[in-house]
Parts: sequence; structure tokens; C-alpha cells
Amino acid sequence: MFSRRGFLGTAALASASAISGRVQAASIPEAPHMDKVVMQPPLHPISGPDYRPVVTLNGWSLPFRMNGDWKEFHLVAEPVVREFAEGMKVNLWGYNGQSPGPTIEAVEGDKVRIFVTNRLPEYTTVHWHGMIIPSGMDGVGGLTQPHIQPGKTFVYEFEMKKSGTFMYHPHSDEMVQMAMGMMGMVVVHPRNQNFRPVDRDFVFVMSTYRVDPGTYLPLVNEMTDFNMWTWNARVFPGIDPLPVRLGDKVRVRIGNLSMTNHPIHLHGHSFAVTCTDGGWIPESAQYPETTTDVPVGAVRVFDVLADNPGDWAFHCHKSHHTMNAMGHEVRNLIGVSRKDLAKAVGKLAPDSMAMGSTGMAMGNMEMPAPDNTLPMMTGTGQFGPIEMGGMFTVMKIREDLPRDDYRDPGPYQFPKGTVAYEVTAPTTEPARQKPGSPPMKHMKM
Ligand SMILES: [Cu+2]
Repeated sequence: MFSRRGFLGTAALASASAISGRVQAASIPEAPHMDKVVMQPPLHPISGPDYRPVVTLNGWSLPFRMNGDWKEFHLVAEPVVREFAEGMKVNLWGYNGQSPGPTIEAVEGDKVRIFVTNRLPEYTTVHWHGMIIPSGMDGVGGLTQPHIQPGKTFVYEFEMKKSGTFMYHPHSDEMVQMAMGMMGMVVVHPRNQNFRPVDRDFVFVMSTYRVDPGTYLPLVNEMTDFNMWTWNARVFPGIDPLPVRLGDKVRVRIGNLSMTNHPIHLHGHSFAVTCTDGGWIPESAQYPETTTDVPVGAVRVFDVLADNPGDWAFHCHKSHHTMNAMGHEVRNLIGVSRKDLAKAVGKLAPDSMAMGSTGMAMGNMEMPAPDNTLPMMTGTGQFGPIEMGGMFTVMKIREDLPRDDYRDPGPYQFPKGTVAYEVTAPTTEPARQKPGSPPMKHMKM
């Protein structure tokens, strides 16, 4: 859990007189730190208007303190170690102990003061993507402010003018810093609690990395050939499931700070995109979908009524994005005789295994892997291998989940007779044309 020190005195601080303008270094709030990679319980507001807090997949929301009528947060930009899934850790840059950084939650109309301390070896800034704020708070190094040098702390002050879902990331050596994992989400709740309320609210940001097997650092110059497609810098089977109570209204907020689009697909339901980083979409402009494309540098939020119990795959629909550590310069060997191939390859590389002549399904096959990487297709469900990786997880809809319980409820207990099954009855020969007969002769068109 995060450190509560510095946040217990909130009541006393809240009654202090409002501070306006420049703040002194002495009043910088403590920076909470997180070292867990599992979703932390929602952070209910300790003062001000109530709201239903979001939960961040494999992440957390940044605690704040009140100082007069200002909400004060403290982000620390720093090197972090992120576990992508069990068996693979990567040296990234992030905030407050993690990459991505914590979700910043506030309420429409809030005045926020966000301290940013730079513990990176180079300068940085924070840009507030999608937020309507004064130009001098926009965080574009050189253009709207001096870069924040290593060891220095800057403060951003603005009003949360509108509710919605936004992102934060550096605008300072941007290519390197974003490729190293510096990003996070901002959720601004509507001041009116009756505006499109939901029962469960999830948020995550998508980013991609190329981390060659046996290495621990992303190649920051990579432009297209990534091998780690992540949600909150986690890959399947390391991504938290989305536990949902049957009948819940569910909101899923998705940011994309990778360099390609991701068509995000939910099984078993249809949903409507209700919000982007530009704002709420009027109901008259919403339409049903089961996949929604999240463009680069954008946010898509969908609302769905979880009225269909079960284990529902939730994933990017680009099939290469639901794979881990995959080499892309591989020939298609479907149809090639495995025996001949094994003989030929064995001469060149005695430890290698010829595979793929009937497809690439690996079942339970285990192969020795280099250090610090993940199998391309992995994960096991109650019926066998799932053979996924990357941007894949499961929405688990159950009848009896208590509110605010986000623990993994385990595999779905399928009601008897509702699972696809094998047929053992004899097959009848399908009607086929005889060779040589004129085409379509007996068919009525
Ligand atoms: Cu994708």
C-alpha cells in the first residue's frame, strides 16, 4: 500500500487558509510510492464532493491532500522497475515507483496543484493531454515553460474545467521518455453525481515496447517492430482481470500513448463509446459497437451493461498485439514436411525445434527460453491453453460480487449444458458434385 504519512493530517490542513499564487518549497506534500503491480482498491474521496472512484488495472490512484481549497498532488518522475508479467522485469522510467504513473483523480471545478519532482538523469516536463488549462501550464518544454532539470521541483496549478478522461506525459525528450514508459491517466469526475453514473469504473493506458529477449531495457529508437504490447505496462497473463457484478453498469476508460492504433474488443456484449479525451459524447451521437478503435494519442471510454454472466475475453483485435516476445522475420512453414525440415535445421542448429508445419498452436509444449522474456503465446484456462499474450485480459461477470470487491473471482462456473461440446455421432457424407459434372447444373439460382 502507499504511504499514508502526510495524508493523515488532511482535516487540519483543510481548515488552513487558502494559499494562492506561488507556494514555498517547504509546503511540498510527501510523494506516495507504490511497489505493488496489482490493482489497488478504489480511493474514495476524503473530502469535497463524493464520487465513485476509478480502479486502475495493475495500478493505483495518487492520494492527495487538501491545502485550503486546493487539491495537492505530488508526482515524482524517476527510474522504476516494472514487471510486465511473471518472469520479465524491465527498467523503465515512470512516476512514484511505477510505470505508468498513478491515476490522478479529481472533480470538475476542483483547483489542483500538482508538484512534479524530477529524479531522472535528464530534464522533463508534464503535459496534461486533453485538459483545458492556461497555456503556461501545458507542460511543453521550451514552448510554455523551462524544462524541469534533474533534482528540481515545479508546480502546475489549474482548475479542472471539465469532467472526463485525460492523460499525462512528458513534452521533453518526448520520444525517449514515452518509450521509457512515462505516462499516466487523469480522471475528472462530474460535479453532478447523477451525470451518467456507473457501478464500476476501470482505467488503463496502452503503451508498447521493444525489449529483446535477454535484455532489460526498451529500445527507445524502435518505431514499429515492438514485441511487448501492454496495458498499463503489463501483458497477458499479467494484466488484471476486470471483475464485474452481473447487472453492473461498467465504464472502461482507455488511453493510447503507443505509436499505433488498437481496436479494442469485448466479447458477449455491445457497448457505446460515451467519452473521448475531447469530452462526453451526446447520447444522440452514440451507437452500438463491440470493437472500438483507439487512435494514437487519444482516449476512448465505453459504457457497457454487464448483463451476460461469464468469462469474456477483452483484448486488442490486432492478433499480433495479443502475442508476447515475437520475432517477425519468420517464414510460414504450414504444409512443409516437419521431418525434412527438422533434418535440415538440425544440421545448422542442433538445439532448435522445427515447428509450425501445421500451424503454430503449441498446446502444452515447453521450450527453453532466454532470460527475461515471455512465451509468445501463454496462459492456461480451465479448459486448456489460452495461447495469448500482450493486450488480452478477461472481464469476469459474476452474480454475487460485493461492491468495491475487485479481487479475481477465479474461473467461471459454467451452468451445466452451456459449454460447446464434442460430437461423437457418425458423420454423414456431405452432398458434393461429382468430378466432371457441369457446374451448378442442379442448382436453382
Ligand atoms: Cu493493438
